[in-house]
Amino acid sequence: MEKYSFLNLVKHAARHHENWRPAWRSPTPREAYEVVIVGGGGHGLATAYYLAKEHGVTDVAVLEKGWLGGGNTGRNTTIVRSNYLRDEAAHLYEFALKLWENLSLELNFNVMFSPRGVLNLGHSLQEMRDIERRVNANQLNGIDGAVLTAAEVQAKVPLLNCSPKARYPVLGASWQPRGGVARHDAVAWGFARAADALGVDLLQHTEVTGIRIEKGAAVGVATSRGFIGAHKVGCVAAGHSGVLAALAGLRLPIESRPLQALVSEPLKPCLDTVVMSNAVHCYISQSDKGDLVIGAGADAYNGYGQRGSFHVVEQALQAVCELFPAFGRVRMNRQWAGIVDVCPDACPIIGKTPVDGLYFNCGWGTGGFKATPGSGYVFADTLANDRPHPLAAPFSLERFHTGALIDEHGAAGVAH
Ligand code: FAD
Ligand code: PYC
Repeated sequence: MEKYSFLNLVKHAARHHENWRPAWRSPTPREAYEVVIVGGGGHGLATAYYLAKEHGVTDVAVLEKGWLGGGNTGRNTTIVRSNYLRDEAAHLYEFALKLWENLSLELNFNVMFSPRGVLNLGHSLQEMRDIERRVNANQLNGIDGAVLTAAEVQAKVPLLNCSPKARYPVLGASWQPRGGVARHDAVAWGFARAADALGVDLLQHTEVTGIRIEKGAAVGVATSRGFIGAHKVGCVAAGHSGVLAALAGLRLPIESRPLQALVSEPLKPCLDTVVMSNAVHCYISQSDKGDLVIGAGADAYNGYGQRGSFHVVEQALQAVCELFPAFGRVRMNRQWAGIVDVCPDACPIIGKTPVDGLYFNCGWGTGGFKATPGSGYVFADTLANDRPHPLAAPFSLERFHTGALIDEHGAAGVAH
């Protein structure tokens, strides 16, 4: 693996940035692997990395129909936090947050994790009560968090309109100091590079078109590059999980919906924390490049078009202007959508399926980026040992039979 040092940067600059060594190989698919992971987003790549690193399972291929990180991983607004209400979710997201804190060192790749703190604004008495309940629950679970008054919020974010005359005045907020943002592409690239170095085959432009099942067990996948055998198949395909499950004759309790985001022209540093508001509905942070990174709500229909409806972004921008009147004249540069996989309880599905050797990790919906390292870690453990990792156990498919749902709509932070 090439060392990323200042000296190397100068060396490559002198060579006009030509002939860089690729960060990972582009191998020809083998006939079969011990484990095939479907989906080369952050979660799939993290799963492959931890399979190799923690379990010594290196006979692994990651199959990606497009390019690595081209799905939701490269389309999200990069908010990382662990302030979930229910114990099961709080433990899982906190486990992930702890991995984030050391991830650049772990991968020897700068994922630009920036713990600049996350504010969830409260605009009504009921929202403030919900915030207090969630922060108390977080503190009982050892997760950092505080309830801030409107004056304390104003001191942290001087540009925020905290006037009591606002349509939805800011009454206060929850504050998680260890939350923040990370560079989404770098997360995919860091996991890809580290997994490749451990022997994992990363196969881009390889679409899975079928799942072969013999005697009740998955034995491999049909792909756009031919059949690839596998002892175990792990599907980590976010918004396309329902499509993949159908290939195995399964129906998942998931809806696939467009979720939109947009970025502005770059500005001088003016917002050094993450601000989320459920009531006026937008979430916003400033990237290291200076752009405002803004997210909207999920579109109200199911679909696979990575665009979304105009009125949804219009509403999000109205919210931005209401919260930050100074941003009213900022121009927007780009808009896009990703297809998020939403479960009825706004929590993921991690684990085995009724088909032996076929596993799913999906349903992260609007909030899975923050879970990327933790999700990969627990799913790798589940695949390697053919039983749920203790943190993943509550998120099995069975909960839709038993009724043990883990309702996290409140903490999800995005209306859907
Ligand atoms: P993906 O990155 O989507 O990877 C799945 C991959 O599977 C894709 O690359 C796809 O091409 C591939 N695939 C699909 N079908 C096949 C097939 N048949 N064969 C081969 N490959 C296939 N989460 C947060 O925590 N914080 C946020 O701020 C946040 N903001 C968001 C904003 C937006 C606009 C969106 C869309 C999402 C946001 N999320 C956020 C959610 C987060 O992005 C996702 O939960 C997370 O990135 C999912 O990662 P993944 O690796 O599972 O999926
Ligand atoms: O889960 O924190 C989150 C989130 C923010 C924006 C989209 N999802």
